[in-house]
Amino acid sequence: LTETELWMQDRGNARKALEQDPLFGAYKGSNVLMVQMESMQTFMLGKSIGGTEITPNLNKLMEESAYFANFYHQTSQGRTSDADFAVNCSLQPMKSGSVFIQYASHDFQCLPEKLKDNGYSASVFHPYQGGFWNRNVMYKNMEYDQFYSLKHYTMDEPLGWALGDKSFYRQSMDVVADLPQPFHAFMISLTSHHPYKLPKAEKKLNVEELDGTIMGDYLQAVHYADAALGELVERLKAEGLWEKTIFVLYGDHDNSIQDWDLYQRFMDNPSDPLEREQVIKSVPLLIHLPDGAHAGRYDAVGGQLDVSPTLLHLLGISAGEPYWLGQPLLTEQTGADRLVTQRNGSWTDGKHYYIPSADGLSANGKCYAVDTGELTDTAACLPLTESADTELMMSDRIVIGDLLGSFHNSEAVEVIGGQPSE
Ligand code: GP9
Repeated sequence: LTETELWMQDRGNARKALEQDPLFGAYKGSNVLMVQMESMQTFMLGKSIGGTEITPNLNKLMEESAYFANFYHQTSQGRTSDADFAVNCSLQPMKSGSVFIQYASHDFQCLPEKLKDNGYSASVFHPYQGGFWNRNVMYKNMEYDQFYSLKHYTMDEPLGWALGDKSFYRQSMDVVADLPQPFHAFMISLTSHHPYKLPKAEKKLNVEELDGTIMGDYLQAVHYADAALGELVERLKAEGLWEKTIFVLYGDHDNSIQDWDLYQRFMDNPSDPLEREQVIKSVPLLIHLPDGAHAGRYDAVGGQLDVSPTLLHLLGISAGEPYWLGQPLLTEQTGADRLVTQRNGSWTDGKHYYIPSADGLSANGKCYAVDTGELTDTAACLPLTESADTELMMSDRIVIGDLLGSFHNSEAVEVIGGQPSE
């Protein structure tokens, strides 16, 4: 076995060890409906502006679901496509560019393929041109049965970049209601996309002094996206699917707003570097189970790479093979210590948060204690900095070197330092 395969096997073995957990297979055979919400961050959840809740539907759903309060996106330059790849294929995105564009022909074993191997239908829905982020090609590789792109929708609610989320969910649900069960349906929302411009009639919040700013526009777009989400949940209930479906919702990435004065409305001290990093990287993850069990706040750290392992765990499908990096988040039995690695080399284990320096030298990075926000001894953080760097290197070897298909082939080619070598 190659060094990479052995390292990946350890990850697989950690998942396999959790197959004794009571939650492994507790929701076997359930449908899966997963929503990736555009630019949906954590910082404004539960908050009000001008006397109105910004995300009333998400807030309600957070109470009824397993809500992961310390969940991070792991995207890089590939933005929405990176979130999709990290969540569905449980590997790290590229440092620059997008796996969807650069490596769409490589072998990955992503969530739709794993679910189809276990009797599921698998469909993906996104109301934009199918070629954007090379989705037409990548989704075939990911083995979806069908990709519903802009051309499949009636443009009856033009909003933002294309079709408004309300119509998008409504038309997508017309398809989902007729899908063979169990189904895996993946919906990627769009209306809350930068630059967040909505017509006056759709701006329902009084954003007070943020009116006319990009932050005010962002909150209006989030409020609309939240209302659309509420309609989606109601429709699932009306179709009798809510009690048969694991409903997963997560934010894809940050909103690209880095004017910290605009955040002051929501946070006491946005000048603190750790808090800024956490604001940019924190996105929500909610998992609503068919029987509504296991609702509540979960504080253990997690990242997008952990979503698919979590789903297979609940469905009782083994993810012991060495093709993924993530670990199940929703377990009764305690798993391996968690480390969320960001593409830029920053990491957190829940206790510490490491932010690399511009020169990339580990000794020059800054390591913070999460509970106090104080700087800690960088040297004490070095072992985990090395673990994070190893994870990024192993993932790059697999993605760039197209190693997954060859793991059981003795002539496997490894990529060392980003370059293929025999
Ligand atoms: C459009 C949308 C773009 O299809 O996914 O998202 P982005 O990566 O620009 O956030």
